[in-house]
Amino acid sequence: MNNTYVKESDSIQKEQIRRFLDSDDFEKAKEGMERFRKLIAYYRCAMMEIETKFNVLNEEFSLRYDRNPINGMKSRIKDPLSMSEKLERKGYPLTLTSVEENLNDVAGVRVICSFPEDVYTLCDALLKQDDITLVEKKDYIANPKPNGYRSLHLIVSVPIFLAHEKRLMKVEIQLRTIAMDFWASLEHQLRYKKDAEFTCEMASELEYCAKLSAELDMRMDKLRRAVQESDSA
Ligand code: 0O2
Repeated sequence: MNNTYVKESDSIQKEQIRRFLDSDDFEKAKEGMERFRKLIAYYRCAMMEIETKFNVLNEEFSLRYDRNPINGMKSRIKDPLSMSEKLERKGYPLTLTSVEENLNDVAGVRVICSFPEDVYTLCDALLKQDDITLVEKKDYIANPKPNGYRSLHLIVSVPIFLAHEKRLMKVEIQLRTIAMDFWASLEHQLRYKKDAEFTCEMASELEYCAKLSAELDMRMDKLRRAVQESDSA
């Protein structure tokens, strides 16, 4: 796409918005958009800080143990519609200050680990870092959700260093194994299928699949320990 086209369509859009608003409203909307974009940029920086910390841990771990504890990482910024839905659902005001104060998951990093033990090793190593503050921890591996969902959730606060200030930003971290991620991704796809009825039988089948995935994790972890022991013998 060429830039001239983007700039032209941008200015056409602005002109269209301007027609619907008097100049005061337009200035306010513009100012609001700029503040929103700035806030999202801060969340994106915080997300990058967390990703870097996990990449460093992965590198160090692979040097020390000759294997990678992290299989993959996915990051996302919550879309504005989901932000406003969550604020409304929880009865919070729809303002930018409210987003910062009341939403802990605007920036999210999902870390897919090889084995269950890696989830806790990485969590401990991250929380030991002196610039990380733990805000909340939910262990859905030790205590799975009733539908079978398993993951370790952390809300942490991390500093970002800007040209003239330091800001503390919150990031939601989900740590899970490949098996937990496989189950959660498919469950999400099935549950949110448009117009389909989700029956009790389907829910209990999903719960059974979650048990199978937990069993798989347990067996793979046992195998990992056996390989490790035979390697050091
Ligand atoms: P998205 O698109 O992933 O962001 P809280 O934030 O503490 O007020 P909440 O939102 O219930 O309350 O937090 P919780 O329980 O820690 O779960 C938040 C996120 O975990 C969800 O984000 C999902 O990503 C994931 N999650 C939680 N439960 C399930 C589940 O049963 N199945 C699947 N597949 N994922 C789950 P969002 O906001 O739903 O969406």
